[in-house]
Amino acid sequence: MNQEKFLEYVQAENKVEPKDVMPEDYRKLLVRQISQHAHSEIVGMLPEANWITRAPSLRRKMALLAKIQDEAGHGLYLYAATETLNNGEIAADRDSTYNDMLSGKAKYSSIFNYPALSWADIGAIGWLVDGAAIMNQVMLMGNSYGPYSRAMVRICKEESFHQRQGYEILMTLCRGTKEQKDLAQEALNRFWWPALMMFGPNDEASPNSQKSMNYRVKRESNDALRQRFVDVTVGQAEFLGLKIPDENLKWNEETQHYDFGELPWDEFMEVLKGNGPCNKKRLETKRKAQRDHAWVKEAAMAFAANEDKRKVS
Ligand code: FAQ
Repeated sequence: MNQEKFLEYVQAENKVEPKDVMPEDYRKLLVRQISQHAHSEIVGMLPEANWITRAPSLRRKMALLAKIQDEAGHGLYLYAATETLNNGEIAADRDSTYNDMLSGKAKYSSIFNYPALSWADIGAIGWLVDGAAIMNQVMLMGNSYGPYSRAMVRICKEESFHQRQGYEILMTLCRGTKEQKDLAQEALNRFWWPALMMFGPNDEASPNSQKSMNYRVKRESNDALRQRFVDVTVGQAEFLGLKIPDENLKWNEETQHYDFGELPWDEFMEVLKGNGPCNKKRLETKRKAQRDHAWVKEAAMAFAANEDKRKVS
């Protein structure tokens, strides 16, 4: 594989497809990122699922159920996109990548290691977590790997509904009683910094960014996307009448962007090491689900084997 030619090819905005020849480090980078993205969607269902039975109305319950089902679908598209990269040398089949997540070897987004403590947190997850996810994923629609970029187009459409349902929950709370508005403010206080951490470490501390940008997987840097998210979100918080919990947040006339405070990077590193508020609980929930539901998979495989036998005979 001629590395230079490949770089020229992707940098000229051409798409790479599963059967194309590609450098091994490009394949590895994609397997790492797409599978981790899939794990995030699947683990990301847990904080919200905790509120399905406690949604305040039937309408809210239906919207939340639909959102969580969408996330399962996103996880499945993304595992399917990852599997197209399986070549025998780099394991990208679903069992391998999923087991890497269950064993703690592969990451999923730090944000899903925080609990959803109140109904307002469900609003904050939609507004801020889906909002941050979209900011990152709109860029990923233009990534160089065909199956990933096509999956992103559909996922982004659904994420924008998720973002709006979250914002609408908070709008309702903010127009309600003082207690309801306080709940919304507390949710913003809890989720603001963890949402900013979703974009990853600062550019100078991001080991994968350069290669990823060269290969046109990432199209913009962690800091550039984080800045855009802050710029867009400040006005939305003002509209709700909520205060972003950052004393250093200030409009900068010169840069035409908001300046904001330093993120709590120690906390980010602890969450990545498995020491966040819910890391252990999240992994244990997924491990238990795999143990408890193994029989479903075994039954489906036994049925498929029987069907094959029947067709042959
Ligand atoms: N959490 O060198 P970089 C969603 C890791 S989907 C955990 O900057 P990179 C939908 C990173 O993996 C949210 N780990 O890495 C939804 C790397 O470790 P590794 C997920 C993080 O890849 C909403 C190391 O740190 N979205 O929310 C985080 O160039 C609501 C060094 O970092 C995606 O996955 C983090 N926040 O940039 C679902 C989008 N940040 O792998 C349910 C696709 C960094 O070398 C409810 N991914 N790390 O061991 C990406 O765009 C990139 O992978 C980044 C990180 C931007 C996340």
